[in-house]
Amino acid sequence: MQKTVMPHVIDLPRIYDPRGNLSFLQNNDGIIPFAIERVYWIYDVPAGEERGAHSHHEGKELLIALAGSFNVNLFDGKEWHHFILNRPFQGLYVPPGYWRTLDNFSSGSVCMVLTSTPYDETDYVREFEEFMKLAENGKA
Ligand code: T46
Repeated sequence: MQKTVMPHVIDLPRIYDPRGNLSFLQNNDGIIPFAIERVYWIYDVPAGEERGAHSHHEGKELLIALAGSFNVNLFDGKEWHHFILNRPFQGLYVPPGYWRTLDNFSSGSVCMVLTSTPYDETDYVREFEEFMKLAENGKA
């Protein structure tokens, strides 16, 4: 089954200022395609480490490289979609149902993630075989 909304990069508000630039997000701004329920961030990732390796049943996410850069690899069960995040004024929207891995973190990088759901381990699919079964049945 074709997913209705694909992962895509969203440009965020950007206030230029000689003192330094500023970006922001808020609910109901018409920019993020979900209400923000939770925020977490990943940092101090040692060189060569990988994060992720799971999908979500329901959770929608917006990933932002607040500092540095990293790669986000998304698999829909058939095709991989690859993104490099390195701009604090852009976010990658990841709909549910995509197996994701994050790698190639630069030194000092910070990945902030806004999500549509509270933390709930039952929303995770952490076994790739299970993900593939769901994807093959159009239920990933
Ligand atoms: C995702 C990628 C991009 C919590 O207790 N609360 C939280 O909000 C989160 C996100 C995690 N945790 C606990 C669960 C694990 O015991 O923190 C531990 C590490 O989580 P995990 O192995 O899932 O971390 P990542 O970096 O592999 O995945 C995270 C998110 O979990 C996931 O939703 O999409 O970042």
